[in-house]
Amino acid sequence: ATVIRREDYTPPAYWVDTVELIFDLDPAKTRVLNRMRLRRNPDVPAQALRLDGDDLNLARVLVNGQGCSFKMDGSTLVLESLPEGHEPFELEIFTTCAPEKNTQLMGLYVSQGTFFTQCEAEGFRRITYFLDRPDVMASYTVTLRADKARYPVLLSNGNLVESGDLPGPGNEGRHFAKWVDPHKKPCYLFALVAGNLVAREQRVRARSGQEHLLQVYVRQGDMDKTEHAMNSLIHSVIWDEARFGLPLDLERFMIVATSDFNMGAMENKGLNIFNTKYVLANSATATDTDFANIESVVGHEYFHNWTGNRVTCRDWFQLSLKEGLTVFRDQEFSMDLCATPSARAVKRIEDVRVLRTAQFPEDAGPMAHPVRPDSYVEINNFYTVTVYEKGAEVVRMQQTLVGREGFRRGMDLYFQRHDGQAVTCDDFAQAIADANPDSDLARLLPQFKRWYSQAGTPRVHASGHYDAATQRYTLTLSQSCEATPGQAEKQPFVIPVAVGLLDAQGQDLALQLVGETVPAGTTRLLVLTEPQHSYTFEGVATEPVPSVLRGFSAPVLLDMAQSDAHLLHLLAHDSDPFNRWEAGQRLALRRALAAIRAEGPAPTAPLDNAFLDAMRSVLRHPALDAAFKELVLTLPAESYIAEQLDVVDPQRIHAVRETMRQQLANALFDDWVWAWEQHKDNGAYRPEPVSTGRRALAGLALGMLCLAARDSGDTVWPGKTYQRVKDADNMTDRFNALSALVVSGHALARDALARFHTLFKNEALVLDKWFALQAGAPDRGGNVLPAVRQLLAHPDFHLKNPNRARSVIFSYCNANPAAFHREDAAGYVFWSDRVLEIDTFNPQVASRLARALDRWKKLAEPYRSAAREAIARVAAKPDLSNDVREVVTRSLA
Ligand code: DPP
Ligand code: ZN
Repeated sequence: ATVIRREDYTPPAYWVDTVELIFDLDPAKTRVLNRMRLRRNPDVPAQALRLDGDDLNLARVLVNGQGCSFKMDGSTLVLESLPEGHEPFELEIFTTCAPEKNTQLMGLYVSQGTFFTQCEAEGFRRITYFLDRPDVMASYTVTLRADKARYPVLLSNGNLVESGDLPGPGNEGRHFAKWVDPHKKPCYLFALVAGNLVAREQRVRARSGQEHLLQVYVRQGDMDKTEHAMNSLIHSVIWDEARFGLPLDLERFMIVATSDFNMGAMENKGLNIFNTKYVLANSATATDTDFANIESVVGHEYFHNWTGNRVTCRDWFQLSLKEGLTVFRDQEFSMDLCATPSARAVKRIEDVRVLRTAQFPEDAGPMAHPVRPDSYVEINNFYTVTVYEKGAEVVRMQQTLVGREGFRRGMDLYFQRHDGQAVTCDDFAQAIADANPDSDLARLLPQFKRWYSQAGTPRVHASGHYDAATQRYTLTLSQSCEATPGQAEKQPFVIPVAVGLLDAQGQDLALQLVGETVPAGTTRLLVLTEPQHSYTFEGVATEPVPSVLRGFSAPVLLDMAQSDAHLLHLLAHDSDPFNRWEAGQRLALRRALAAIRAEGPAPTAPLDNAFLDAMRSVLRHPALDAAFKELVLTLPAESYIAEQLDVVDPQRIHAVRETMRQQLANALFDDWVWAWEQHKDNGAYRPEPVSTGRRALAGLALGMLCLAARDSGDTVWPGKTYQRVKDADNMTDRFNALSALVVSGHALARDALARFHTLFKNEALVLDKWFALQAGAPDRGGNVLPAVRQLLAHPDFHLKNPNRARSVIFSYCNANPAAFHREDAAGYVFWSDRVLEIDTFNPQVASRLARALDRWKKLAEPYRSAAREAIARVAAKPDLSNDVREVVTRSLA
């Protein structure tokens, strides 16, 4: 496999100005006529035209209407004798492909009788020969022809200009539709859909007065699950105009749902294609989390219309240019839809939790790469939490450094400069800085851009010193960053650290740095650029409690020796909700790590009264929101705990965390009863933050009550929980109750699962949850793996459907560490079998699964050696896909 390097980028040798595609759609053999106008790029030396292709049958090549010679270099079509000079010429290519045999779900494929496409990153070459790279932007005209009865709906990008029945013999029962996209686009944004679908429609009027048609296409029978996606789309249109002045630039904007999709969704111009998981929802089938995810994914794909489509990436190394920025935008969108600061903070905490539990491990493991990678073998492997979530943090830091208005100015300049272009991450940061010439970002830009070029999570060490005599408090910050593959030494980053100081009553102090004449605010942004720097505040009357990295102002690991007393003070009082939550997490983490590291068997009571009392105070607090309480009362995840350790024993981590949960359940029993009673009734279901938070807290309480019941032998609470599974009026409450029984391992779980299956056997997305819950259940004496094997044999299990495969296999291998890491290595053998099996038909899904053992080097024995062996077993297969090959090679390096 070839390594592709960023430094080797060269502009394309040819430009494609227009593309006319004519499809005769047939599942077994689809015929594709591709007529392009090309011209040589005058800026590069004359050379042959090399067109990418993959899995195509080539029938004919014409240049300006004449047959012409060509050759194949592997799967690349090479044309050497093209017209000289820089005049445009016409190239016509006729190919066929077999959509029904396309199990990779890249290119043109069939899902439940409907045609779909997925072209990002390099799927267009599976539809026709092309310059399949994002910096080649063309105007598209697309004609779809198909059987009218089977494929009544024919969609592509842009505007429908013509449609009707096809005339002539041989065309009986066939019809066509012709679409013209008014915007130039790279081919990865091409899309078509053909099938028997229905649409929810809504007309909206933009500020300019222009009318737009919004459509959400689904299968018949799913219409009652489209309201939320449509509402989310309408909110997205309004928000992007209001916050960034970015209007919808199309007459028609379509979303289409498919149940077979490798990713979440795809921002094809004017024709977004979505995994059903991120479209379909009603209160009976979807949880609050589903509703929230739909809102952010609908927003995300819509926002790509500007950040991604109008301005796209020069090459795939720049992926975070669109993804980091668009994740940032969807995060801001969801926050702006929140009515209260507390709800905003909850969203921020949830986003940081994803970053720390998924991206930090990636950045410390064999697949660590910069936000803008330097090389790849398979670009599909770089749609990562680093490119997306860390990329979003890098954009967020730019906003933090220039302020919210300054960031808006920067975005305006970015579009003024680059609308219609394919650009780089450098271009983006430059625009934000240039629009804010007096900012720290402008002053520090070259150093700031190390966030794009250096991998690894920086570690910030903070220590405070109070001098009573001078009434000064000095905070010393230092930074370091561990080596990552290919990057032994790191240069210092620009790290914005938001800091506050609390007095003994828990009030924020007004902060005045030495040299300033008056205090300025209670949260100060310290911008650390050196390896170490000290900041001295004056006029500090008594020793303060520092609150460092408020709002998680930078994606770093913060080391700070904080006493329990300080952390308890922050948990009780910090005005910054993020750090208030973080104080509770640190208290819990400290106790977990002590118990894990203790000699001998794991302690039976890792939690002390001070901690339990603090948790009780939060739970019973009269002013805090339920959503925030639920976050505080949830212990750090096993994967997050594992990252704090040099040597990881997954069984020990699990045992300790389970003991802590049990203790929390027992010690706060009366409080959980109170929490349940207070939060269980919420009136008619609405997916908004307040009742969502209340359902989450009620669900946590119920889980705790079932755990406590397991210890005490009580049957009342499991009975009530079972009742809730039966009569809850929404999926959130129903599923929380089902989880409570399954997680506590109660005997009623079996019955509840069976009942749940019967109720929802025709709801694919609900069945995914049913599978995932069982594959992710706490392990009791090694019972999960046999259960997983049974689930694979279940008549409703379909390995080729990515959602279903993920619901069982990923829930087990990636999200259930104690069940997966078995002393007998059976979990790893299962994993390697599945990676190899899935790789034969869907390399992208296989490659994600292959990453379940990313952190094997940290494992204690016997896990470490067994994991290595399992990876080596995968690597030993000679005909692996590039996708899986790249992951296992890096893992073993
Ligand atoms: N570009 C898609 C997204 O992240 C993924 N292919 O929205
Ligand atoms: Zn995206």
